[in-house]
Amino acid sequence: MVFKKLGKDLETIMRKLRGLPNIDKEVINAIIQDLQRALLSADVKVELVFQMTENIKKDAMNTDLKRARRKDFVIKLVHDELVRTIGGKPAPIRIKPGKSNIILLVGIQGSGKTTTVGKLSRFYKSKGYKVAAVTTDTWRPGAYEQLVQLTNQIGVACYGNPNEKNAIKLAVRETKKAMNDGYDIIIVDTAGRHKEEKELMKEMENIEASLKPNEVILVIDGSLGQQAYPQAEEFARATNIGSIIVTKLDGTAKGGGALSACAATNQSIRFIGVGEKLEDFEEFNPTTFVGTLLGVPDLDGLVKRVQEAEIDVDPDLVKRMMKGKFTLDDLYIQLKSIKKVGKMKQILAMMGGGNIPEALTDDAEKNLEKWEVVLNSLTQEEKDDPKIIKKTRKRRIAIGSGTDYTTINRMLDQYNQMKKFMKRALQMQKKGKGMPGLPGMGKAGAQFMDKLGKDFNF
Ligand SMILES: Nc1nc2c(ncn2[C@@H]2O[C@H](COP(=O)(O)OP(=O)(O)O)[C@@H](O)[C@H]2O)c(=O)[nH]1
Ligand SMILES: [Mg+2]
Repeated sequence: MVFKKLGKDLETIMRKLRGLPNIDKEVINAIIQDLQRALLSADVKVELVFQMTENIKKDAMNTDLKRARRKDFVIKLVHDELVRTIGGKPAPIRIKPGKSNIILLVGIQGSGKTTTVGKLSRFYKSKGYKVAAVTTDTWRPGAYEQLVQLTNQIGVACYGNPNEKNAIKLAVRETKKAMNDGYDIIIVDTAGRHKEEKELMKEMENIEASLKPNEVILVIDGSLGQQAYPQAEEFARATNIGSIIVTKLDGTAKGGGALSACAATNQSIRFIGVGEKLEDFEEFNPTTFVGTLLGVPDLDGLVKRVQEAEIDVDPDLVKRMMKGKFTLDDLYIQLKSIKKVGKMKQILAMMGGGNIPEALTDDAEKNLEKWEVVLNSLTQEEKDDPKIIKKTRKRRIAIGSGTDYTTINRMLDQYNQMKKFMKRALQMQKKGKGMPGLPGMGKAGAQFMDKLGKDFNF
């Protein structure tokens, strides 16, 4: 796994932070030390690490938040500082639909350009674009064949001419051909036989001037760690339509160094390469990336979804549940809410929240309509105390609702599972082991999380 060590270190820090009863100066200092250690061992530059932890230190205590909220606040602080330090800014979208888009890949020889042309082609093809690749490497023997072989694997057209020795001429001619053939995205590979940044940038500028690409992407070898900085910096200076792909993050402990070096130049990292195969390629989103490292995947997505849900917390329902009362009607209301949230299981999954009851994972939405019919055929007594629904009652309900035993049994089964799950959740809550709310969610979100926490053992 990529960033295994850093991810593990950061997750440990988060767990420690969450588990602490309250946050004081001493705790903050200890957390900061752990953070520094984790980042330094991922090769993040010392100055960046200190800048970042200094910011956290200053803000963490400089607030008159209540104790309980301070923990959330610190988690959010760490998250945001990490995004700034190793995430950079999100990449802008430069693909224009309905036009020929030219993407030019540059980078020092061996950085992984040709492989990345294949990966990128595969990525855009899977998004439904008509993709072609162009090879302009006139220098390396077999460069043309390498790209032909890669693109063949994924059924992408490859343009090039191994007999043409002038790279610029070749680039212009072959790209034009691909444009005439009506491709949406044309990805141009370059030779990159450079020893140093300045030379690389000169070639990039030449090809850029003749091709006029929509986007120039610098491919950087992730195992360079912090040493990626001068390349990324020269590149940032030379083009304003640029972004970066960091490769080989699978085989290095220095990934943090490479990413933070690129982020420090204020360049966007668009993708990361995490292996030799074409599918070893990931879109890079700073927030999601850091969220995953911290063990809070998709914090942003979660916050947004929770806010969008706008669930009204029904205080009566919460009260009933706190007393261990949970009726079939309640289950129905819960599932209706899930529909509104757009699958609560997604939220649970994003939170990394343990075993999800079957009622939530198993076609809850599809069941809902059937259940509605069944519920209409129940007496209030049966709804309040489903235990009494035995054979004769089931028969009556089946006939009355026009459903069958299977539907009724399934509903009762899932109800029982849910009830058990909630009982456990309540016990955990009483023992104070519930999951704390997440930062930045606003009041509605916090209320919702609170309710979820009570219901589902977060
Ligand atoms: N482990 C790993 N190897 C990679 C990755 N990307 C490229 N490589 C390898 O790096 C070497 C150089 O790649 P190549 O695409 O030919 O680089 P180029 O000279 O810039 O075109 C090849 O052996 C690739 O298989 C990656 O993300 N992870
Ligand atoms: Mg190459």
